[in-house]
Amino acid sequence: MSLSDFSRYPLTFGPSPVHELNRLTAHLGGATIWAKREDVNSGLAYGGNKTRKLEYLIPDAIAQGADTLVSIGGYQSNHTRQVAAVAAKLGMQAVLVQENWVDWPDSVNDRVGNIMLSRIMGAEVRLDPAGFGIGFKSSWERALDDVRERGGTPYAIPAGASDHRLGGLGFANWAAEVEQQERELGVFFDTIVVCSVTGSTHAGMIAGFAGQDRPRRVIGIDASAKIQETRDQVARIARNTAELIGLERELRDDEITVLEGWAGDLYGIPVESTMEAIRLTGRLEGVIIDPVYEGKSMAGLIDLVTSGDIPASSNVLYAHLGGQPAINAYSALFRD
Ligand code: 5PA
Repeated sequence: MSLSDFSRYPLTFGPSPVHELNRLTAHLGGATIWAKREDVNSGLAYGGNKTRKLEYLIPDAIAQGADTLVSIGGYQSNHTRQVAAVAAKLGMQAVLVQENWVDWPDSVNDRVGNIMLSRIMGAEVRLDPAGFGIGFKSSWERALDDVRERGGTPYAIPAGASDHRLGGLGFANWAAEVEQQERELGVFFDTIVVCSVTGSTHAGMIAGFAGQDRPRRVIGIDASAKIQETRDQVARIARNTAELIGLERELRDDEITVLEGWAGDLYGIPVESTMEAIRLTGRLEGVIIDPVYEGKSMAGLIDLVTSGDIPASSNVLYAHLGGQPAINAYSALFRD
């Protein structure tokens, strides 16, 4: 089997744009920094990394005769918003369990941004008081049962579309796309920086790049503040995906790198380095990143470039995975 043996239902505009962040590069004074933009990869409700993953889950859902996509996330989940958009596009229903993953005191946290978009697109949004966790939840099982009871055929999509047999394929395909874009641009990205929480974005990349000729560093930055859980999940999904796409060797441990240090103490709560990264990227590049995910991975990139851990001779590719709608629930941070 290889990646091309799996059906892919196109949900994106095509290859996502790659461009240089030249003012950020000059400001940091080290490696050359580029971005690949999953935040503008689709016309479906602002797109993002889950839209690419869903390209490989949807053919399976259709083959199973599903009429309802059932998934789970926090109140401000980007993932569930993308599931809602894809369901709308395909003429399916979406049932979304939205848990209280972040103890964030903004009074409109369960009303604006992602959750509002999901409601606009007609998803059934179920608020649940349960806290953060990327594992399987009883509320999600209940949602699946409810769909069956009312005569529907649910298709189960776990948190972040990660802990699913096909969850890593979208970003294995991303790795192939990067190789193609490198040929067109005449550049080689020796280092990739990506945010990691439920793991299949980073894991898919690892599996995809592992089959290419030139080795490179694929650095995951943990944003879940549960480093061991993230590492285990990334390793497991990377190995499953590698096997699925026919990589004929075991992944080595040194190919699976998830760094801690920028998540703060809690998932969903920005720290000083997150805020600095958001302001710097906005002011130098006009590029918006969020306080939950991308602000944390950009903070990691900034430190790794500034310290020389990523050497000045490197071309770094920052994976911008989307997530901007959530910023509306964080307005208190940007009042001055
Ligand atoms: C998310 C995830 P993975 O979950 O694949 O590791 O991706 C991390 C990530 N950036 C990075 C953005 C903008 C993301 O939305 N979001 C989750 C969600 O529910 O939205 C799955 C947690």
